[in-house]
Amino acid sequence: MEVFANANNCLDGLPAKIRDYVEEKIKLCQPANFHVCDGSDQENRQLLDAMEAAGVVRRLTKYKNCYIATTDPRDVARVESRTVICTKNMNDIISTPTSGFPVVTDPNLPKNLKQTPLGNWMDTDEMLEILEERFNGCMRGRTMYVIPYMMGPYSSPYSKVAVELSDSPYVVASMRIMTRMSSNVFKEIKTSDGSDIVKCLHSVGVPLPTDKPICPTWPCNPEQTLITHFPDRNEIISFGSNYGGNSLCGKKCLALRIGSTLAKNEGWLAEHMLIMGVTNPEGIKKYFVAAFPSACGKTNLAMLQPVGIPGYKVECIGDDIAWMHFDEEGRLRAINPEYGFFGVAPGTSKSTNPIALDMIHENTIFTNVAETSDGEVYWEGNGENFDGLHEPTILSWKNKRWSVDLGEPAAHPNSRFCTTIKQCSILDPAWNDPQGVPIEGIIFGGRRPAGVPLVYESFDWQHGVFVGASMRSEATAAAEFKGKQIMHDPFAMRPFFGYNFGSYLAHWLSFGKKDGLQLPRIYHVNWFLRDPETNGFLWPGFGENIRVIDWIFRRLTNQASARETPIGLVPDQATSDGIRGGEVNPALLEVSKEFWLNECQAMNKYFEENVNTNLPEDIRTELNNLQKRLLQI
Ligand code: GTP
Ligand code: SPV
Ligand code: MN
Repeated sequence: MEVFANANNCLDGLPAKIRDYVEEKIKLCQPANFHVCDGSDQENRQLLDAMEAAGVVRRLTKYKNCYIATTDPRDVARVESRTVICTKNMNDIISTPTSGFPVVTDPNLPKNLKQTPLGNWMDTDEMLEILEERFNGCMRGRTMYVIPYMMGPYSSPYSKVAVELSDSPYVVASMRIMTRMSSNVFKEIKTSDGSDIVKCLHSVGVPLPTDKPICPTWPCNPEQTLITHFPDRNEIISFGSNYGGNSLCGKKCLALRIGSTLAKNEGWLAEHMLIMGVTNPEGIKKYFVAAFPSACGKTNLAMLQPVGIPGYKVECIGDDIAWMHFDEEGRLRAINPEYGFFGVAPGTSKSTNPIALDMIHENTIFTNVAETSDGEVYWEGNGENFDGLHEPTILSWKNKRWSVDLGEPAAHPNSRFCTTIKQCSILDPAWNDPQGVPIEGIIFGGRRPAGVPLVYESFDWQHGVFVGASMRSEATAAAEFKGKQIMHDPFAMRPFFGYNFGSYLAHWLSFGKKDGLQLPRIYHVNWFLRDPETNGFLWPGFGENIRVIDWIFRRLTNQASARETPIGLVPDQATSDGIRGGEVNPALLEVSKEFWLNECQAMNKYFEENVNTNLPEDIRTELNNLQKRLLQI
């Protein structure tokens, strides 16, 4: 797609390090044209107009400056099986599973790729050779966009400057929403040689002309897709997919995978966590972070509108990623490296997330949602019950007339909205603070239909790290998994670890052994318990989750006692300071000996198989102690 009549082909304004990188990649990818982005409104306007003219996006007539993109149905989510971290030494990234590595049978995958449930690894040089082949001439007939961007606030010692080269205009428009994209970011480079700049190369992998059957408005190359990371070179190389976390390199690739490695080396934490400010009815404010796996409720919690307990206020700093550092006083402080939300659309409604619904009717790019004949967006669970048989009619994400009798959803389950953070009406006053906000509580959680109570508190930091390590959750549509299998997802980071999970645990544990730190308390929540008879949710969730946050808040201000159980401290409904603000089904707070002994067995098996010699002794001790406590009841 030819975008600009007056493309900015001048590399002079770029720092030398970036200029060399761009020149090298132009030679390799052979684009027809290239354009250095400045992030301006005018540039964005031209780009969106050109994309609309080419049919890459459709304008939504009911809203202001909103667009829909629909994808090739083969490119709808992150592909974890094709996401790889590359280094010289395999053990830095993954442990050898006791059952050995699976044989790679897919002829399109490198046969030396080492796949594990905690991430994939390949040798740097071998991977670079394969990528050289994939990228050679891969942008022929397309424009290469040079996207300068930054993760984190301006003037923050914690922010990271990056550049992404991509042949996808959709990526440019999305990166402009999700990151601070501007040539001004170059002033924030922290090293004199530019070695701190993260370099990202992305291609949809379809040079033109092509005789392959492709979706012209969403070119992609699923057979050849590879999302690769080179922590030793501060480099990300992504081929073949145009979707979300695969192509918007700032998000999962930089902020989590490269980020977690930088964090370990530099003594901080890069986590898959929302950041929220909570003010209680007495006007006391505390900040929390929460890690839930993909599509398990971070966006919802980050924008919670309290129901059930009057006087609470929630303010949002971020909904997906937290970068956290201990400051000089020993307080943990968090910044949101992102600048926008790439949120799950289905289930977003006036009743579940009114704040999100309010912010997405301007300047938003939707992907794989459905569209009504009125020019509005539509998805399952948006509060409207259209059947598609009457007016307004519905165009599905597959661009076909949709109706209920098709027996498939109108919007893809992983359809998303992409909106700038500045449109969030409950943005915290400190959202852009270069120093971040002080964190007092860390909340882990997952989708557990049975056995895991609504909320519990860990006994101490080390036990809390164990709680994070033992997280499990039902699979969701955010990646390629099918069905509702319960998967291990430690720290909600399984798809995002940039280095060996055993060393990651050791890094977390190390903070518990340092003097002078004010360690936040650690909690685990589960909004997703189901009634075994009706299969309905036992907990109302959404706005009423404030009732759980209220208990956590009162634990931190020493206003709530708790019941000690083998797994941790649980609200005590026998006293008046348990969960407040309405009924609590007793099944929500049960801790079953049998369930948890089975859980211990599953954790033990998982750790033995996948972390084995790299598992820190302290985690083994915590697992043994949990088992002992369970056997005593
Ligand atoms: P990623 O962006 O993929 O990292 O996900 P996320 O954790 O931000 O997920 P999000 O908040 O978008 O959650 C998506 C799904 O969780 C939707 O289907 C919501 O309806 C559902 N959900 C969120 N909170 C609750 C809750 O309290 N109760 C129930 N039952 N469902 C919830
Ligand atoms: C997730 O899957 O956790 C997301 C969406 O936040 S993506 O950016 O596609 O990774
Ligand atoms: Mn996420």
